Amino acid sequence: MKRVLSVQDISCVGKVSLSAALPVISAMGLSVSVLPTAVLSMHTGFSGFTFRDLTKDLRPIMSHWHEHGVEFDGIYTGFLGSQEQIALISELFMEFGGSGKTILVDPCMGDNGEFYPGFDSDFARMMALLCASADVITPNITEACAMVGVKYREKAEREFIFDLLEGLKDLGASKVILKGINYISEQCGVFSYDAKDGRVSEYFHELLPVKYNGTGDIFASVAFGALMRGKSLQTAIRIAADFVVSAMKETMSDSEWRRSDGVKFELVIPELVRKI
Ligand code: PXL
Repeated sequence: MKRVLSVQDISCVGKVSLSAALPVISAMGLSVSVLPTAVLSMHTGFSGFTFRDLTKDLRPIMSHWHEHGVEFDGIYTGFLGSQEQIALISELFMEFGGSGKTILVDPCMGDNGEFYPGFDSDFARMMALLCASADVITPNITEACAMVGVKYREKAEREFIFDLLEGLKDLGASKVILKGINYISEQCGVFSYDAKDGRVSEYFHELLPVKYNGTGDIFASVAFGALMRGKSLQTAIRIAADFVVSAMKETMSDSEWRRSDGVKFELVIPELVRKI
């Protein structure tokens, strides 16, 4: 069984980041260790959240792992709590990454044209540098625009998407997955670029008339899990996008469920397991 590491915050309530990554990646048959970057009472979509930054704990945790010869086959990073953490995560990649290991950076910073509370364009520039050390990156349009340094467009046309992909390619990761593409009505697209063959691929799926927090984290978790289980980039994208759609459909039938509660992915995990 492969061992992987997930590096992101733990939001005590609201199914985002580690609360989504742990169950989903475990169900995909991988042994998951965690490196929490911050502890929040609830994710930043809830007003008044508490936030404990764990930057100072990262180095001691990594040193302890060295003492015990800990190794990982893959590393997946999401929400990072401070700019200083980005430098430490680059060190983590050098110390625990290396040849034959897969590093996925989900540059979790914002959505719908806005940064999440606590992030800004300086942070985006640092995150863009971290992407150079990754094998795979999975930004949405907002995060891609922030890292490439172009203005966000609500309706991002096909030509704009190709320009954005070019900019993302130049950040240095060998595989780029750009999610949340919306220029075809009632469809949502994921574009990808693979330096292995230099090709751009597209996958469009149904666009649902709702939004929930945490869907980007679930997408990245499943895509990472599928890649770690040996699936191709295109298959990993299809499995991840279809899983998010199924989980959203499951959630939509509950009228009392709020957007910030996240999606009921637990109920569709059996479907995911069958595809792995
Ligand atoms: O879903 C991304 C995410 C992760 N972690 C925290 C967040 C968010 C988005 O709001 O607030 C703490």
